[in-house]
Amino acid sequence: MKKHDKHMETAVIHGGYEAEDMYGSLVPPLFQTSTYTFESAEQGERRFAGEESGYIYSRLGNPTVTILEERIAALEGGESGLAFASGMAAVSAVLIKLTKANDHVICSEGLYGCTFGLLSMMRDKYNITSDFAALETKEEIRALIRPETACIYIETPINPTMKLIDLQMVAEVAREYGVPVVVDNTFSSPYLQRPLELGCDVVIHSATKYIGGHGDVIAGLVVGKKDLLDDIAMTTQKDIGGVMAPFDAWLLLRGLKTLPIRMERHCDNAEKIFKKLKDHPKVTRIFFPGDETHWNYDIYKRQMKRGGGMIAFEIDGTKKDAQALLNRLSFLKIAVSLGDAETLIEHPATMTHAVVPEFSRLDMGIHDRLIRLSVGLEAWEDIWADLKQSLDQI
Ligand code: LCS
Repeated sequence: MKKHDKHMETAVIHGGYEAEDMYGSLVPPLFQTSTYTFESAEQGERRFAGEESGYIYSRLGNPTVTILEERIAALEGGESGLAFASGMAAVSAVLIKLTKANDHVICSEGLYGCTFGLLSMMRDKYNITSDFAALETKEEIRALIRPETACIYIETPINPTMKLIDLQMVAEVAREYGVPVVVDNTFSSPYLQRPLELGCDVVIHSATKYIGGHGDVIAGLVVGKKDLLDDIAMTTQKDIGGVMAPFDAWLLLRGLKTLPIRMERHCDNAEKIFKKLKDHPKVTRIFFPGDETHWNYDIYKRQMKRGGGMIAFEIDGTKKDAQALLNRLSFLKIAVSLGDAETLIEHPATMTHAVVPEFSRLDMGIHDRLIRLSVGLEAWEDIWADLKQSLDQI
C-alpha cells in the first residue's frame, strides 16, 4: 500500500514503505547491491523483456531507491518519481529527454549556474536555443512560444535573486500550446510549494539541499506523470547513467522524515534574520519571498506556504567589501549549497553563478554586491550576532 493519501507530516515518514514487506524492519533497509540473481535463465529473459516485474541491475532500479522515488512522488502529489546521482543529473535527464536538435526552451530569467551552463552547451552542440524571460504575463509568454518550443523551464524562487514566477498562470498558457512546464522546486521543497498541483508537469529537486537537509549527500529527484518518467527511466536515466546510489537514497529517506519540522524552523529563523537585515544601514536591498514589500508578494501568497530559508541581499559596497564581510564571520560558514542545518553564506557572482557571462549575470540581477544566505537551524540570535558584527564593520 502506498501512503499517498496522508498528510505531508505522515507521508515524509511512511510514504512508499511497508515494513511488513521487509521482515518488519522499521527503517527501510539499505539494499547495497549492484545486481540481482535470477531463478533461471528464462526469468532473466522475462525481466529483460518487461514481461515480469522485478529488479535486474541497480542502474535500472534498486529497492531502497524505489522507496525514495515513491515517497517523493507522494510528497509532490505526482504519479511517479525518479532518483538521480545529483540535481544536475536530474536536470540534464529531463532537458535532454524533452528536447531535440534545433528546439527551443523558454526559461525563467535566472537559473542556477550549472543549469545555465548545460543550456549553453545544448545550444552550442545541438542548436537548442533558450529565451530567458520575466514570465510575468500570459501575453509575454504567448509571444515567446514557437512551434519548436520544447518546454518552459522555471526556478521559483530563482537562485539566487529570489524572484518568483506565477506557476499557475504559466501552466495555463503552456497548456493552450501543449508545452510542458518543468519546475526546479529546490528552494521550496514540497513542504512549501507543490508545482504539480498548480498545473505544472515536471518537478525537479536538487535533493542535496532541503530534501536531504544534512549536507551529506549530492542527489537529484524528478516527479511527474508515469508515462514521461518511465520514458526517462529507460533513456536518459538508464543510458546516460546518473543514477542514485542506494546509500544516498537511504540517507535521504532518513533526512526527509524531519522535512516539515526543519522547514518550519528554517522559515522562523529566516523571518527573524530578514527583519534584522532589512533594518541594517549597510544593507541596501533585500530579497525574501515572505517580505510584504517584495514585488512578488501576491505570487508568494498564492503558491508558497511560507517564505523558506533563503535570503539574498545587497550591501552598500564593492566586491571586496562583500568578500571581506564573508571573511569576518566567526562561526557562519562560507560555502555554496543550501538547506543545511548550518547557516551558509556565499557570493553568487564569484561562486554559484561564476560560469554565467557577466552581461547575463547582471541581467539576472547578480551584482558583485549581492550576497546569498541559507539560514540554518541554529539559534537565530547567534546567526544575527555574527552577521551583525561583520556588517557593522563595512
Ligand atoms: N537546481 C538548483 C536550484 C540548485 O540550486 C542546484 C545546486 C542544482 C539544481 C544542482 O543540484 P546538485 O547537482 O548540486 O545537487 N545549487 C547549488 C548552489 O546554489 N550552491 O551549490 C550548489
